[in-house]
Amino acid sequence: MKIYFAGSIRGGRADAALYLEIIEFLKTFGEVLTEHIGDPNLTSAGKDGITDRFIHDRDLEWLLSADVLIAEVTTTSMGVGYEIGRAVADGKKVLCLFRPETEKIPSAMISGCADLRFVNYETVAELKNIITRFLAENFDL
Ligand code: 6IA
Repeated sequence: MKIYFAGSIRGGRADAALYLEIIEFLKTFGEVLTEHIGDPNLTSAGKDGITDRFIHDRDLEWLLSADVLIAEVTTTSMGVGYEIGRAVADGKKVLCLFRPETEKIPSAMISGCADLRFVNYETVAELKNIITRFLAENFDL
């Protein structure tokens, strides 16, 4: 299974360590196309000599080749929102994970979308349980 994991980069890296933990867990289910998202050296200001056009085109190709998109959406990110929209438009299975205790409020365009699964969680153990059920039960919960 090819898994596209989405998490904030320029939207802010406060949850970068969590992304790394999610990616390591997702790797037990299949190939994670976006391992760099958990890279602690990747900053919100980051550039690596590659252009934004290159990043967009490469990531979109990966996204469209994936079986499923899993997004941690607590840190608001335009890129993650865009990826979710493109995945839904392509008929992909999409799981969005959100921690309500941060007092952030998710965009209604994500939490209100009937074509994806939007799930609140509190602990990493809970998050792993949700991912396991989603991937094991044919992308349903
Ligand atoms: O708007 P954001 O930057 O927060 O968007 C984050 C999302 O867009 C992630 O889920 C990624 O899939 C994608 N994305 C945005 N920027 C990059 C990126 N920058 N590299 C890979 N994926 C990206 C590279 C900077 C680096 C070489 C230092």
